[in-house]
Amino acid sequence: MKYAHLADLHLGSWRDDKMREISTKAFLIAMDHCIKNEVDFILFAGDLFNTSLPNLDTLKIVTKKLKELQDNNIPVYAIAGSHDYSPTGKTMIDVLENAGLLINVCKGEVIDSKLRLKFTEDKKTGAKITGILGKKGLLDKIYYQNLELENLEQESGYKIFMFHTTISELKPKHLEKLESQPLSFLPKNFNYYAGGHIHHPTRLEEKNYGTFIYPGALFPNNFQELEKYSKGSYSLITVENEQQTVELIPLEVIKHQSLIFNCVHKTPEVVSFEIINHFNNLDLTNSLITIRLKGSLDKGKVSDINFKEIFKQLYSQGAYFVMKNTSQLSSEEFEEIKISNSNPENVEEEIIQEHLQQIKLFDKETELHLTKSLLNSLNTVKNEGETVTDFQNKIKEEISKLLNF
Ligand SMILES: [Mn+2]
Repeated sequence: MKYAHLADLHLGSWRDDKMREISTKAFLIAMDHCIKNEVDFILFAGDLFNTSLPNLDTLKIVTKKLKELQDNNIPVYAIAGSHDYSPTGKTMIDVLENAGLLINVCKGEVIDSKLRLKFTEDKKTGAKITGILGKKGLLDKIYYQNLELENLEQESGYKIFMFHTTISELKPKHLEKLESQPLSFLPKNFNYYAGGHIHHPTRLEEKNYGTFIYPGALFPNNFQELEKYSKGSYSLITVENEQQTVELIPLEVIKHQSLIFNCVHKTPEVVSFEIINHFNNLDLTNSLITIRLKGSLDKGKVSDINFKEIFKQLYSQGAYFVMKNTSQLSSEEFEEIKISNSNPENVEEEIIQEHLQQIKLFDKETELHLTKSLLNSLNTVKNEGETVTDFQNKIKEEISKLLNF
């Protein structure tokens, strides 16, 4: 048996069309690999789309490719992630399932306030798959806390558990501060734990459990990720004579070149000159370029750096897309307000934590939960074709649900 495990595809992310195109390309290439490798099935461990209502162009490409997989007799098993799940519980995953293009394996029922999950069995291989969807801000914790483990642990056969959450034991060093839950919430005795949510390839072999994998994002999802990883990845799992091998497959869709430039004791003119000089003799053809500026300028303002000229030069050398980041740059003359952590979810979390209990209406935990839920619900825009009344009603419905009106 051979199968692929992908997570955090975030299709439709990146504001810029050219970047969005690359991330879609990563998906198409990965699916072509899977077809060529004749995998028995594919797992999407959450965040297939970047938003719960992806745009039509993205949907068109994805559904077409899913249909191609189906024509090649390769089923897709998925769970919704924190990004492709709306506060009212609507997700495109269910739409795709209704169309017969994939199977949502997060299925079960609540019996005596315990969540009892069901397995979905893959016809060809007999693999038994189940899992829990992901929700923003660890709002999925409640599912794990009330999960019935016994039936899952006692089931026989080759078993896969899919999850989209931060597990403490699997947390990479740079995300240490991120809220997480212990591995012991998950059922023991599975052959493979297919994770998502943490965009950092991670592997853990845990006694009495099995192999835990975060394959990383399929394509970097923001400037920092691009700078750190250059490319995305997914996992390929082979099971032969009860022997399981897990390979991390890097997916290079485009060349990436990174420059981290220290501006200390330099003027804006010198910075511009030296950056252009750095790239001058490099082959930039069809490359993604990230430029990060650090330190404190000697004279002048950050806006005095001639980025227009720098970008023009790099594009004339054939670069595909150029990005800059000045969040760690300051000048003596002008101090910018900056937040060190630029992942918006973390910033949000830090700020909420800092300001808790200024009004003592609820206990700390309830307030944290409610604040995050409200932010999550209110963080929505009117969709294409949606009327103002429908939009308002949707928001009202979500908020009353949260506040228990
Ligand atoms: Mn994600």
